Amino acid sequence: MKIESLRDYLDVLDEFEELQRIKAQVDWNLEMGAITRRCYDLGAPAALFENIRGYPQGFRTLGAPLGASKKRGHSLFARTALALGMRPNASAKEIMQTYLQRKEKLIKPVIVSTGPCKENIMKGENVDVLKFPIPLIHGGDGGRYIGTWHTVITKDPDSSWVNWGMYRLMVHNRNTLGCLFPMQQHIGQMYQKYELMNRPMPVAVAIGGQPVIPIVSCVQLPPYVNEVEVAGALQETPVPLVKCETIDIEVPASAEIILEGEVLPHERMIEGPFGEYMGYEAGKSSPKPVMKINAITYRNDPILPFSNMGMPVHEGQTATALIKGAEIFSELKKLGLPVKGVFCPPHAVGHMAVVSTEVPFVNFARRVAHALWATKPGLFTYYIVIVDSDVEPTNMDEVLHAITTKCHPVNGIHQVPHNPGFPILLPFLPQKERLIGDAAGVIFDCTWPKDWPQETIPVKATLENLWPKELQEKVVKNWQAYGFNKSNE
Ligand SMILES: Cc1cc2nc3c(=O)[nH]c(=O)nc-3n(C[C@H](O)[C@H](O)[C@H](O)COP(=O)(O)O)c2cc1C
Ligand SMILES: [Mn+2]
Repeated sequence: MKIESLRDYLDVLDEFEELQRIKAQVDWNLEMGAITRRCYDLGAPAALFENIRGYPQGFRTLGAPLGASKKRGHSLFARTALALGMRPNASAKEIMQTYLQRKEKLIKPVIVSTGPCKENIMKGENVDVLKFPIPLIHGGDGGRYIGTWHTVITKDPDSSWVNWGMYRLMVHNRNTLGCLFPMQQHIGQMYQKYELMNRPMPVAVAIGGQPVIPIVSCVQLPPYVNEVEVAGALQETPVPLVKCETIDIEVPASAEIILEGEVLPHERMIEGPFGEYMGYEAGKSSPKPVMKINAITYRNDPILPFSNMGMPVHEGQTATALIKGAEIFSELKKLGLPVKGVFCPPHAVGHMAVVSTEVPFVNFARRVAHALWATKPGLFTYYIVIVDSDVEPTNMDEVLHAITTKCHPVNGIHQVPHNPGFPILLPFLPQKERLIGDAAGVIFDCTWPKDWPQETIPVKATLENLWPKELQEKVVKNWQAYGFNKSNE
């Protein structure tokens, strides 16, 4: 089945028992947040809230859209796989391979004259984001967040680049939102250009749509890439876009809710804190940019999806970290480095990248690590583990074995002070460094040193390495004859 809207995706989730429809009345005030937090903790299905206190029938929310799955026979990444039209038991490696394969052929969007997102229109005085059942997600949050699984669309004033990114949006009042736009991100760079010209930055926010839309918005693609073309590539057909009512920006026609507005230059209001992707309520409130909403268009019976950031494994790891690994791999390949695979383990919240590689010369691990840090997707990576090409980076058992047997506890670990970090939120930093994102990095070199004579390199004690080929084959062939059960093979 083709997934052309969030509603199509819900049907797919339903079919594979990855969706729970909740008819009992729930409260927007913390209750939906608590329920979805438990969904992530248990690996339970995504939660479609159909009856929300104080809101009309039909106004719904969807929690944990790409949360981790613990359903039998499904992989942890089942919902991400389903979002890409793959089997729910596709492995992390298969998802990354499919992503890279499809991305080889970018597909431009098509402009259509109208779409479901135009079924209802609010303008001017009528604009009120609180008409939607926006959750107060975590205890301690600075406000209700309307944007936690969405796309913020802006245009670069100097080029034809249209950026789609996911940056949290907190409600200040009916037509004003607070935004976290760090300078390390594309939107921060665009917003700075508008501020220098003393002009408001036109902005559209698309909430709900086929799942490739939020996926490409939270994946760290390189600059000047129009994420909409990657979304087209992932769904293997152009994304239909419609023009906004009040600004010169195109938005996905299938979206549940569209906000049209502008980010004011030099205006700041107190935003945050918000339970964050690293697993802590790490932030403090601080003055941040302000978005004014001038129009809202939305589908009948709209569905507001939301991500409940916090302890892993949530959307920040199933989509962002997983595909970040694929993007890093593709960037390192462009440099001609002989890397074999990259993986960002989900519980490491995107802070760790494991890279398997051939080692052509001395200190090559450092070459790979510094190249990785120079890429956009590698920007917020603090722990880099470099392993030889015989180690599968998605297999944590193999990676742990490589770290503890091949990485010298002193000489194999290279500390790099003052690497850039995500500002405000990094839990391991003291408060002053945390605010400005003055972080650090470390390289674990788990490759055999290139200058060691071959005969001093330990040989892995595997069936393949230490027994004659004929004997290996005999043992495998006769496995059941020895009395072993087939499932132990
Ligand atoms: C649920 C969710 C919320 C996010 N919120 C923010 C945010 O508030 N600010 C931010 O800079 N990045 C945030 N991110 C990460 C960005 O979406 C991600 O780095 C993306 O690459 C940004 O787009 P860009 O590369 O076009 O700048 C969030 C990711 C997720 C999954
Ligand atoms: Mn971008």
